[in-house]
Amino acid sequence: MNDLVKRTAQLIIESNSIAVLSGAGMSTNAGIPDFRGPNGIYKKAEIDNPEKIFDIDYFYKDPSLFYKFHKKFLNYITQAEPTFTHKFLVQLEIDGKLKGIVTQNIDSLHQKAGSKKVYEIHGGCWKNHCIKCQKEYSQQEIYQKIEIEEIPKCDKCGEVIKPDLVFFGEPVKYLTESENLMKHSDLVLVLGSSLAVVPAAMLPSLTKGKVIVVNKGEVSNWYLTEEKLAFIVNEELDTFFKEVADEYNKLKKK
Ligand code: CNA
Repeated sequence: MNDLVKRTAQLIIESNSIAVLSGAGMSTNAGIPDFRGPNGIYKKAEIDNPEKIFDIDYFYKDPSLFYKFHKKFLNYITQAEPTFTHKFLVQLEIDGKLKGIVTQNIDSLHQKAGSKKVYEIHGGCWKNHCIKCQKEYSQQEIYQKIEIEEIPKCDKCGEVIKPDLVFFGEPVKYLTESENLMKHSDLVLVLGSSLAVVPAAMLPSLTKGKVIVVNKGEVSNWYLTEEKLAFIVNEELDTFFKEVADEYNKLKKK
């Protein structure tokens, strides 16, 4: 067995207050593409500066670029089911080991899997609001609107509707709660994130324990202090955590 599988399972067994920071790599096995992975949205977008899709200033100038992408994205997320790793985190919460998840994802798959304490720091798309009169629309209503309109507009005032996602240039949600969760943790698992986006990338090093990063691909280590980092596992999440779960369940019985 892979030594990193053993070490991860052992650290989980020894911990009583685990926090997770999850990213888009968590949901690629559920069929939702990430941003920066080899099949990610940025690579496939075929535009010069793909980051402008989620830039708030650009959204107010021309929301059609965002909605072109969002139409496809809503199709992915309405069909997606939680992965093995999402479900393993539910087990760790039930076992009293995991105290909470900070997710950069907007797909709500952690909640769909059954995780109870989840901070969606980049928001979600279940709720949407008119940028002028603030009338609220459900995801289902937006889904229906973008079938017929390029840009969904408010029924009441005719202005553009925006999902409750955190765009680049907007403040994240639940920052204090997320920081507290990390500060009180004795182990942080960073799962499927390139750690390229702040302030999310700054959270893991707040732990008083160690950080394990499991991410297939490049990880930006700007905000990961060496003293806190246990190790980086450059492997596919579900493959790795199936082995970790076997080992963890064996150790639990001892
Ligand atoms: P990212 O920068 O796209 O990084 C994802 C990382 O995961 C990449 O390094 C991939 O190589 C890696 N990866 C992909 N699949 C796997 C896998 N199966 N196992 C292990 N590693 C894998 O995404 P971040 O989350 O770091 O960046 C933050 C952005 C992405 C947030 O603002 C999110 O809202 C946004 N995003 C979310 C979703 C979603 O909700 N599912 C999808 C796409 C983008």
